[in-house]
Amino acid sequence: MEQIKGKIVLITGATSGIGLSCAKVFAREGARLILTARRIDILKSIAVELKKEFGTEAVTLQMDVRDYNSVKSAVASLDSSLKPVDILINNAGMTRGLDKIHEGKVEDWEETIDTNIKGVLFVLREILPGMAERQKGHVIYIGSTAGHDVYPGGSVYCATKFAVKALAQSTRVDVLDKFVKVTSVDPGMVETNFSKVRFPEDPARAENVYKGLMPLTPDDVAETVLFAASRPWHVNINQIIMTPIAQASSNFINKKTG
Ligand code: NDP
Ligand code: 8X3
Repeated sequence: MEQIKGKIVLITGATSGIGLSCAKVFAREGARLILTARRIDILKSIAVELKKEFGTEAVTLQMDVRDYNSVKSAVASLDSSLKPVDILINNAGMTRGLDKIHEGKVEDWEETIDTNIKGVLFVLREILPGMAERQKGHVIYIGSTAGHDVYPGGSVYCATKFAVKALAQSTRVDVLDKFVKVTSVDPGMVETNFSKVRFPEDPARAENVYKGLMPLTPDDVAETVLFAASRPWHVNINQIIMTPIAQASSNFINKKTG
């Protein structure tokens, strides 16, 4: 197994959900963390908690992944000892609404595309060259079952996750001769703030998404990310599609498991 202890791990979207669980799991394993998101106060209190619980140092960086300058200056501000990132967890993502494509709101499309495609690329652009130069590193994308099957009202979100799948495959091809590992962890339904962000005006609708079934927890996903990150040097986990037992795919859900 590859040791996680002492590795430099940069996580996007570490204030909540899957990113926050990754922060905890990698802190437990003794990684040196760089936690990023827009809500810097939350990141700072998470860093304090992680120090208390695991004795782990975590540096916090405010960044809006939609803004290339924000990403660039945040990464540039890192102390030189933290610049050689070993593992990038390219996780920050979101969507809004569940409108049919002919009724979709352009501003929702822009926010979703800017965050999930351009944001993922902007962070990658700042971190991957160093990995390629050092011939060492691991990029872990958080994709989705939405990148494998479309579902009604999911059009643009699904398109962004299909794009993430393509970017993961492309990254693997382009850094094949650089000994950089590339993984995509693609979960189905995970109970996080994702649905609250999707339906900000309708908390009951957000809650209803997970009613009647036992969804994945963000910790389930984080432990899977850790599994991929801790394989021996010669092993690359390309893709993991994971769902709760209640879900066969985006469109087949057993709502009698809650
Ligand atoms: P959460 O809403 O709980 O967390 C999203 C995280 O992304 C937050 O930390 C948020 O931080 C960050 N984020 C959002 N927009 C930006 C931005 N513009 N710049 C920087 N950070 C941003 O959702 P999840 O944990 O569920 O989502 C994480 C990833 O998992 C996403 O890519 C999502 O698509 C994917 N996913 C989720 C599934 C689910 O069912 N929940 C299933 C499959 C995949 P802040 O607001 O502080 O900036
Ligand atoms: C998020 C899960 O099912 O809402 O990627 O698309 S789903």
